[in-house]
Amino acid sequence: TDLSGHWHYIVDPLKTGIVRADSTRYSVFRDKPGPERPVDFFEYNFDAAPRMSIPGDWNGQDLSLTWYDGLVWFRRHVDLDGPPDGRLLLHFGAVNYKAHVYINGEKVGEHEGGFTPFAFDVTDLLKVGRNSLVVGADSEHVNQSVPTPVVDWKNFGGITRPVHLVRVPDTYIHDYFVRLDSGRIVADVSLDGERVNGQKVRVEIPGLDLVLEGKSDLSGEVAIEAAAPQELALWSPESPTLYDVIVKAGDDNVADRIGFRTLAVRDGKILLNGEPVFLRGISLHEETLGAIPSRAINSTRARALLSIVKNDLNGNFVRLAHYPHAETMTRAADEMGLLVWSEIPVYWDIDFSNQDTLALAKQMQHENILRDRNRASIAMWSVANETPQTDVRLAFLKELIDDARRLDGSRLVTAALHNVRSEGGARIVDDPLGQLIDVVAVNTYQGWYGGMSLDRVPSVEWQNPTGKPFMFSEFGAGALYGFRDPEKEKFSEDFQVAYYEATIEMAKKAPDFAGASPWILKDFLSPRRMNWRYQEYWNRKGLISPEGHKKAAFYVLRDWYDEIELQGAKK
Ligand code: GCB
Repeated sequence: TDLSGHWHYIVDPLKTGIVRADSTRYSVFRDKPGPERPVDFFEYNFDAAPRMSIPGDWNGQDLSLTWYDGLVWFRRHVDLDGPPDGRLLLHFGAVNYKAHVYINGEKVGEHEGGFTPFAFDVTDLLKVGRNSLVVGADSEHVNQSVPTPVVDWKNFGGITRPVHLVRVPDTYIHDYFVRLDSGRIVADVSLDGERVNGQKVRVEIPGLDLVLEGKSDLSGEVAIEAAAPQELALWSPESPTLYDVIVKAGDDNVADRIGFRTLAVRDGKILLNGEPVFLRGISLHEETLGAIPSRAINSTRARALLSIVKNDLNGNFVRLAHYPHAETMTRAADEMGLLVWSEIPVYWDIDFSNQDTLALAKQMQHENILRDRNRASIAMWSVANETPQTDVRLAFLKELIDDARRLDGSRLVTAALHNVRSEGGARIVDDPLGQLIDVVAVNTYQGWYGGMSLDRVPSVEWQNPTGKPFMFSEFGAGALYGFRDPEKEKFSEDFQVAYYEATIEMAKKAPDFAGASPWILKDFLSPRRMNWRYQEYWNRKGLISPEGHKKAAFYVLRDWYDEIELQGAKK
């Protein structure tokens, strides 16, 4: 059951409902219909409170909350017709940043992390008839959070992704991972619930006439495989073939659509299905088109953004920065044929020496990989963006890299680096993190940040001692759509054009250059971008304006991507 809709909300800037959770009068989550006793407060009355659309962020829906960073309580009713047959799971796509969940005044649980899914078994908490579901969403970050409060994007708060009540049998399919590995179709299935041991598990792929069968072990797990049939059509951006896959165990069955392909790196190249691929990409934030954008992406909004990349820009790759984007986005990438860089918000200077912060980052990565490892589009897991070159950070990221490989050996691992050494005019990427990852990706802004003039940029030489595939995970320059200037002042479209031309020249000479995801498709909101003439709280490095108008540099990048595609076709 999709619990989308209009939920009542109460803003709680002092977090009274948390710090006074023991007080009957202050505990807003108890959702009392109104003051029951003369001493009760009138304040916390959801029925009298306004409503907003869920999934959604509050920033764009209630203009008094445009820059609000704190706690908001949401309530909706959940009606049960009769006692459940099996288990009831309450599933959240994402709540930014912390979620406090209550049913009928009882605490169900908490979750930290603004971009990944989580679920609670609520079978024993829901009663037949009307139930109160209250969710406190707290968007505040601290220095130990992932990320910290200091980021270059707008911290949209709220229940930003769908909420579902999921009915499953007493023993149910908890997870499945179906993929192509060394010429075989391999499926790992895990069960949860009452009787996980000894269940017959079937994975059917009707389009390939393939059935895999096995029995779950004591811990409810089974690994089954078979040779990939000859007629298997591999997934690629040019031909994004997906197959219906049905997983069955006991009384449960789950249907998905899954593509099969291989990824590897060899001799400084990224290989897709054994062939070198150049990533013609662009970076994206999770923000909709429009003057008042939203964090809440649905399939129409995802397709609106991705079709600009796929069709207008002639791209085959998106970097979904700087955190896991909605599942509907990666599913759309699967269907439309775009390779994906998927990232967790280990961004800039998080608290690398803190074990709790490490545990949190691991949990986010785990939730992200388990959600999306069946998506053929995902090419790389990125563990971090622009982190300082210190030992404590390296140890932290090594744990994340090892985890990513353990959870999913079928993809590449990367990180966006920015520590670059200059030597005699050359830029040397010798951050030790480069040794631990599969693709060495660098964010570079020469000609925009720093003192280098644009005419020197094309001659900059890069050295990548790792010999691994090398790419620019970011480059970009700000431009206000419609500001044209023959003098090429910064923030003019003309400067952005010249910047792209210069950087592309530089990229063409870089060794083992395997792709780029310039910063960024669309202008995006950021509280750090307060220049009143050009920015007005927008980071203007987009190749399109907030409303989707293409800036002149869009076509410079498109022409490069056309050229690369044509060269590839000639080979
Ligand atoms: C970066 C960051 C990105 C910023 C961008 C900028 O290097 O990775 O999050 O938004 O630069 O615009 O400065």
